[in-house]
Amino acid sequence: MTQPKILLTRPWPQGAQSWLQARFDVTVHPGPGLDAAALSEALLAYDALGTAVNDKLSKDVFATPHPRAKLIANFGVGYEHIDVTAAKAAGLIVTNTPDVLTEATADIALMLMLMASRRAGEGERQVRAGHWKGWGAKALMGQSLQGKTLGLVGFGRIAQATARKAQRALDMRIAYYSRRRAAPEIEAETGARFVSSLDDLLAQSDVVSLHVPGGADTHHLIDAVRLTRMKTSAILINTARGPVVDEAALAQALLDRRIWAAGLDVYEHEPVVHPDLLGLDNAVLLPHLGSATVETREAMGMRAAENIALFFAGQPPRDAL
Ligand code: 8YV
Repeated sequence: MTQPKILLTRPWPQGAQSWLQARFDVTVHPGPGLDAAALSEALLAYDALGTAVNDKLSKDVFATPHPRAKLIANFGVGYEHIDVTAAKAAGLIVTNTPDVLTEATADIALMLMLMASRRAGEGERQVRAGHWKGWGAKALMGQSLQGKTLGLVGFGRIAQATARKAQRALDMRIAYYSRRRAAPEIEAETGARFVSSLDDLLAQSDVVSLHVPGGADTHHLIDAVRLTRMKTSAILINTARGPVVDEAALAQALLDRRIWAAGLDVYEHEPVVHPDLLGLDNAVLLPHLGSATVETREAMGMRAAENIALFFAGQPPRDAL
């Protein structure tokens, strides 16, 4: 029997890739992803595609009738780069990789909170540039996080993990805004207090951390006006999706010191970063590291691989969207 043909749009971590190669006829594109034309062609030539955030699968990609592909197994939890409705209309199933990257991504949110509040990037740049003049009683003073309020925008898995870590490790108070209030036991377990208005959450928080999905509903949720709702001492953290923040407005707010600092792992037009942000000492800028640990990336690969294997065994994939 011929094996299903799978295209990975970039190499995957070795364990997961080998696991797939032992079971399927796998082609690995060198990456970092495919453009729309190549993705359309791939849908005609392969039985399944293993994609990631930088493969933009818009409606047009699914326009060619009768695709050979029946499955898109996305390597990652976020899927706003895939038009799932168009994929389904073309007869495809789309899967993602929830759960396995929750803790790693929450770690990055905490790291950005600490780096931004303690001016870690700025300090490291001073040392490396040979500009450090030695210890000073008023040098590079940051802000303590203990007892401060962390305001979470969105309260899914990653936000809840961030709440637990910030409360336990940093002794912070936790508040959250979400369209739907969480169950009382989740609020009790995470210690998070519900705030029913986003503007109120922004006004009350010392650190605001974004945890909403990307896509049209959350595009520029944090814009110039919303940035003015925040305290001038506040820090904005984004480990969710770049377009949730109006990056130009954020750069201006940081430049004008209308907010104190930002810690970003994601950007509006990755891998391009707004040029004004690059020159700002009160912006901590990471290159989309959220899930980037060996353990997590292997787990994501295996979760996507299992979705592929279940599908071709005639069973429903675990993470069908
Ligand atoms: C992924 C992420 O590594 O899972 C997600 O949604 O943002 C990242 O951690 C990336 O999106 C690859 O698809």
